[in-house]
Amino acid sequence: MKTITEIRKDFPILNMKVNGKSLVYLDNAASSQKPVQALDAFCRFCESRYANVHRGVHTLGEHATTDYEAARTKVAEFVNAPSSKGIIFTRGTTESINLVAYAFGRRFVKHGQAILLTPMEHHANLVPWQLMAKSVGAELRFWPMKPDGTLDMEAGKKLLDSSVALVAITHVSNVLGTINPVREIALMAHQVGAKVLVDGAQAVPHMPVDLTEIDADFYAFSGHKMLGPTGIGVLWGRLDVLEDMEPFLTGGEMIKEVYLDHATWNDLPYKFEAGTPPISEAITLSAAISYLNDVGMEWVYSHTRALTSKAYELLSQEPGVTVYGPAVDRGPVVAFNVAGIHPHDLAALLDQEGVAIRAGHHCAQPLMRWLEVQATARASFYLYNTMEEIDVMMDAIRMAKKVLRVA
Ligand code: C6P
Repeated sequence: MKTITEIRKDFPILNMKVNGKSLVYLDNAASSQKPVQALDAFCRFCESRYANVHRGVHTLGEHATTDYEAARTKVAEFVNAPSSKGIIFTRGTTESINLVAYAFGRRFVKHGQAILLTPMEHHANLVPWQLMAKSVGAELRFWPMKPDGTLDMEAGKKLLDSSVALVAITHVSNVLGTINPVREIALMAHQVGAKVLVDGAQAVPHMPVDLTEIDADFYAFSGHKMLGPTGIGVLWGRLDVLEDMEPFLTGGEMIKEVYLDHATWNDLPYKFEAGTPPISEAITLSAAISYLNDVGMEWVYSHTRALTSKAYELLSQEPGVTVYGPAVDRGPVVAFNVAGIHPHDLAALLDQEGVAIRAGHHCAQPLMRWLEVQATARASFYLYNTMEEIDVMMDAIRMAKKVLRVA
């Protein structure tokens, strides 16, 4: 088991100085940093095994195909997917959800049916459904939330009837940190015949996720938030549901036979991987997953939980600070506001102290309206963050209050 000091050594960027101060990187929900093990895997693959996949019969083509398919198996095992054939590589969570909205939604959601969402969804799990609902004449419904930012399960149950075709819900909110009971929701949705999509962008990087246990129909996540590169994401889908869907993007790779006037589709998962896939990205993601496996997802979860609890507690006690989301059982993000300081000004002042946080609407504008704010600041944690870094952030917040003469 690595110590936190050893873990930090694996992330060279953490040694950087920003504005003359040691970097304190607390913007992990936006994108995580990468360990040397993942960067080395990328270089090794590009230097000695690189070629396109599933095409050439030459040696490098075979090596690349073997590595790419091994990455798929690695991803499937990491989230305990029932079958690696249901693992589709995409460019990210956003593309994964768009794939489902087009290829499933436009075909199977009918006029007059409903899509059940929550007000805490990231725009990536809202805007695709708005367009899809408009195109087929479906209704959007929203699962009510309690004042603490958790779902009101009783109120939601009343909206979940046989007219609901799909429930699309985030596993962990990127603003509130709320962890939604997705297994329970999938069970309830299936009882009324609805399909379920879970946005796992903020869950898979931070906690052990078991897709077999959750038993949704679709589950989406991104590589860059879990120590992997940008440009790769995952959509897992149930095989029978994916089989019934038409392709999303079309072109090379996703076909079986092409005639001048029509074409037939490749087997799963290739039916949904048109064109050259993100090959080196998949191999780098696989190395990132090996890193997470070595550290252990249980450890990652408990470490970031401890950091989050400390940040939540200190921020809640700080005069003038409002913290959003549930006090306990939350994911590793803490959104907050300091009275009298715009979050963008706060983020800029913290940056002067080397502390990187995010400020803005976090691609969740409806949630900002629900919270009755324009924007928030947000600190988000990962396996390489330390308790001391939270103290540095708190000192920087106090400094910002002093500079702006806020009590
Ligand atoms: N949230 C954040 O700072 P992409 O961009 O496709 O990798 O992920 C989109 C996405 C979808 N769902 C949730 C819950 C997310 O948090 C995100 C990305 C980043 O909170 C960027 S806005």
